[in-house]
Amino acid sequence: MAHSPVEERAMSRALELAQRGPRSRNPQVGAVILSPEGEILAEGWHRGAGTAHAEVDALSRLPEGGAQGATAVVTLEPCNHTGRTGPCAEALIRAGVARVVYALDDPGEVSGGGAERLRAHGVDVEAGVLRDEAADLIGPWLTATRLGRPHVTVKWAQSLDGRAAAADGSSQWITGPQARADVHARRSQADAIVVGTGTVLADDPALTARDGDALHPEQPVPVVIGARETPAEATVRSHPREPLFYDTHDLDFVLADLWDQGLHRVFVEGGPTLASAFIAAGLADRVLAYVAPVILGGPRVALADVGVPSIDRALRLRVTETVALGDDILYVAELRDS
Ligand code: AOF
Ligand code: ZN
Repeated sequence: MAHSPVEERAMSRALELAQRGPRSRNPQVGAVILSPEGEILAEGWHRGAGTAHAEVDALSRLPEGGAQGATAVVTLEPCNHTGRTGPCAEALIRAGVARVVYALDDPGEVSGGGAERLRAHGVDVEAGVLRDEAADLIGPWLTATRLGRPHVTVKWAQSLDGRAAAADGSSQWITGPQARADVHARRSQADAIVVGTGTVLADDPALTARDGDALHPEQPVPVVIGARETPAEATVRSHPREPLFYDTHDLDFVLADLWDQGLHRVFVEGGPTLASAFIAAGLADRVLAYVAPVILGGPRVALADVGVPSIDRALRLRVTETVALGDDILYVAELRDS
């Protein structure tokens, strides 16, 4: 049975509910239980690792009469594993749910397979409702789960002719205030912000997420990579979160360590050497390129060698957003298929 407009609206609501949950090592998931007549019986969302899953949360709020013959609308495939909670597929079956509509498959090795289990018990299952919207919300979690390392966004600002700074190294400000505000808003979606020591020495960035979103006020952890010493008076040292310093250029090691610390969404913010190294190593998932109508010329290119020897080997990106920010343009693009 193809999903109804009521179910699609319920999915929008479930996506809203999902955003109340924290951005943690678990995905943000929301659930809505609809009566056979299409009325909302209960809503739920996941409040982070170790707490009830969205479906179980919603089921616990059902009014008298329960969920017999009901439809569960969930942003992620109900899990099939007994972790700290779950399995949600089992809980839905026991509650008498007759139909499950979800947006995205759970790629987890142990948690996936819930849809199959539901179907095996005679539950009608439909996947893919508002898939793109859901992927927007938990795309980084999906990538991280598939790859077993943090999701990496590489961000840079450049002149129209692809320069990151003028010949003397000065780079503040290529882009305008709207682009800079946008950076701050997007930073608040990251768990960690990575820069090279060169950037710390040249720009002395604060690496804070100002104008973050009210639901998620926590600051990302600043991370500095490189052999050179970060000066005692560097602004990053007074960041509200304790900065992490890595005296290495082994990016796999850095990412593995960030992963172990539960930092799964990483923003790489420069400079050009570090950004290029992440891209060349195949460790960049998403790009945020802010392009300003400024011409600088000269040697300070936005990216160095990324391992493209000829045009047929160019890294061709899938653009997911172009945003006009005053006279600047932001490209949001994916380096791999998500
Ligand atoms: C669901 N509903 O609300 C969430 C799911 O560590 P645990 O036991 O919380 O399990 C986490 C895994 O369960 C997580 O990696 C993801 O695959 C799935 N998350 N599943 O059915 C939810 N948050
Ligand atoms: Zn679950």
